[in-house]
Amino acid sequence: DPFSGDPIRDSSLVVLTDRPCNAESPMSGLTSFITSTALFYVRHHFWVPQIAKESYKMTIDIGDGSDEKTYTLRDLQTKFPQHTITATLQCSGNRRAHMNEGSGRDASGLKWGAGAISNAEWRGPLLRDVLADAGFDVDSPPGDLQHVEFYGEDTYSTSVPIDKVLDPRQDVLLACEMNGETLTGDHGYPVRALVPGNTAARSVKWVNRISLLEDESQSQWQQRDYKGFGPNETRDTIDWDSAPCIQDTPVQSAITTIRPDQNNDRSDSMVVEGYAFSGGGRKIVRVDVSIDNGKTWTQAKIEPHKHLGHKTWSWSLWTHRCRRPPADSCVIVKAVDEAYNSQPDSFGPIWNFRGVLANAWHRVRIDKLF
Ligand code: MTE
Ligand code: MO
Repeated sequence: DPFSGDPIRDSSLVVLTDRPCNAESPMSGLTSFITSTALFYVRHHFWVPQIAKESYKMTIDIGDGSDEKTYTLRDLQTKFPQHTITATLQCSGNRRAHMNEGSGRDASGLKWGAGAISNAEWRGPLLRDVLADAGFDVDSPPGDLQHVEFYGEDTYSTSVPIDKVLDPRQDVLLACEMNGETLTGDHGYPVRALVPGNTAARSVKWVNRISLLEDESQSQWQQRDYKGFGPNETRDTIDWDSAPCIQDTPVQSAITTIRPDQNNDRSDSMVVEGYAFSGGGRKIVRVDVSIDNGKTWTQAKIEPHKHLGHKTWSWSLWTHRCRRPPADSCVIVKAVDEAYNSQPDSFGPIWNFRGVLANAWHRVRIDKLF
């Protein structure tokens, strides 16, 4: 049984499937800026590989036919400057259940609610520095190598554009630590690629090989699973090559709690809380909330977090205090990022058969959460 080595997990994770483990972060993981490692969502395609620290080797192939270089965990942690960033990982399928519900059409894939997203502090060397050490000319790279492919011990693999990796301000790390500790098995021990601002599918766990390539990865996780198509397209009609794979991701927000306001004497006051996040390091500049089904709007208070890194790689949590509306009212949230991108109001026009990038306004009837 290959799953017998899987770790024991926190019982408050919201488990969608057990083998492989796919579990959402519970409310308590979504309401603090840093999600504790135990409550960070888990998304596996296979079992958790058992890797001994002593035998672990990271192989780097810089794609010019020269000898491959290998690094131990200790090499990665001691030979290079260590960088710390805060970064949110969001699964491409986050809120797929909302998309299914809102459009009345079932997309394929796990029925994630709003919990396939979490935020952590990550630490490790810049991948750029490791590539330079392996002999790659990071300042004037040869033009033919355009992609960096990551291979995980579990056979999962995918690639990202080389420009993302070579720009030191993009903060692409080989993360050896999460929230100040060695990575756990579920989150990639001993080393995971951390590609902040990109969909989480590119942050390969248990990474043991990195190759520079002319073309994108040929894996199914590059060529199939994480692509967005039009609402009319189906598995039977699709030309897979017609869409690029998801890297950068659009603006997203969700409501996580609606509760009585303990700090207010009025019995009819309430607090609405949630998260807002955008890809590409674009910060959240506004969060609009409505408590009357979208007739009127106000701005929620965005919490002043300490984001680490060259860009805003982490979500922003927001709070809105207000009078409690009638029980059948809908609370709605939508966010705006620094490029003034905003979310679509409904799921019908963005439905896609893979059920990815589900970022329409989040609507919750207050009696559902209160
Ligand atoms: N890396 C490996 N090696 N195997 C995987 O199954 N899943 C990817 C990505 N990296 C995956 C992987 C996907 S789809 C997501 S959403 C994130 O890891 C989830 O990261 P987490 O489990 O640390 O939350
Ligand atoms: Mo994912």
